[in-house]
Amino acid sequence: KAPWFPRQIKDLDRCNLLITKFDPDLHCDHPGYNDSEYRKRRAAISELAFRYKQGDPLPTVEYTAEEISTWRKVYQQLRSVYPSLACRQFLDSLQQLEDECGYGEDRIPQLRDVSTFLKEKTGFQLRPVAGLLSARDFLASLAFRVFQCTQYIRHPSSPMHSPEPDCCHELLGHIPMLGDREFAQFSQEIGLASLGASDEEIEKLSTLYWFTVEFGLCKQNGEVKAYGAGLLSSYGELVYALSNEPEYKPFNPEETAVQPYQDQTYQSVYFVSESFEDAKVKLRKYSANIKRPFAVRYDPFTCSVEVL
Ligand code: H2B
Ligand code: FE
Repeated sequence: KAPWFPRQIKDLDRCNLLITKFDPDLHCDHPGYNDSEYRKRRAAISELAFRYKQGDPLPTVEYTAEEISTWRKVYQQLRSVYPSLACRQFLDSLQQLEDECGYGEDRIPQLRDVSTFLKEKTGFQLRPVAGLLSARDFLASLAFRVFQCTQYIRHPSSPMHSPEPDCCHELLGHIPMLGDREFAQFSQEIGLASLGASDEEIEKLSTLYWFTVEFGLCKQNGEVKAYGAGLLSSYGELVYALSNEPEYKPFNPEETAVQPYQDQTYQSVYFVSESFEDAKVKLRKYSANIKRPFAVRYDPFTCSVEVL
């Protein structure tokens, strides 16, 4: 029997299983572990996510001067290398976010404004989440064009890297890509492919997601560029990934889906696709071929999934 999965966008209220492996309350190597102020702040922002129900207005957070200063460091450092290291789709979208959505180094964008922006561009919307979600719940929300988004920021002692997703990762890494129509389309397709899938298939899909959406590289005009959000939100790994240190392999979903990955440090291997389009086509083909005893179809009028 297939595992439970959401059929209606409202059901995403039940897709909230948090994975605590990087939680600052529990892990002494988290940069915020010994900082009780930081942990209190995290708990308050988490509370907003725990209380959120689908359809509520997105909560706003009044960021402190210290949080904005962390954001500024991250923004300035990354922004300066994007033109030479990020793919064109990312750069175009980031430019629009700067022009139309208040992106810049002086303030942390609010999820509410970003969600309104995305909804107009690609139909994606945001919902707040308190931390790292299980792959199954995270992928399921993509089926409804919902991106679960953290709202807290990394610890000020380590602006260039965060062991867990934070608002720098979401707003700088993921959001610009979700503003691209075709990227949005295939993100939803990965989500639809995950609904009711077996644990083994979820593991493979999430590995694929890892090496593409999070750490993917693609060729553009003969040069290798980054499109993965984990790279585009971490200065250290972005520069490393595009140096000649790591190993590159050509992107091929069957092989990529079973490659072991690193979530504690930089990747030792990155997958490079011939073009951004090539990654999209191959990923879509892979997701469409996952075997399930039923088919699903998304109905955009009711924001629900039909099971066929
Ligand atoms: N949870 C959150 N909050 N943000 C993510 O980007 C994320 C996640 N990515 N859970 C998921 C897991 C991804 O690494 C895959 C699907 O496992
Ligand atoms: Fe991510």
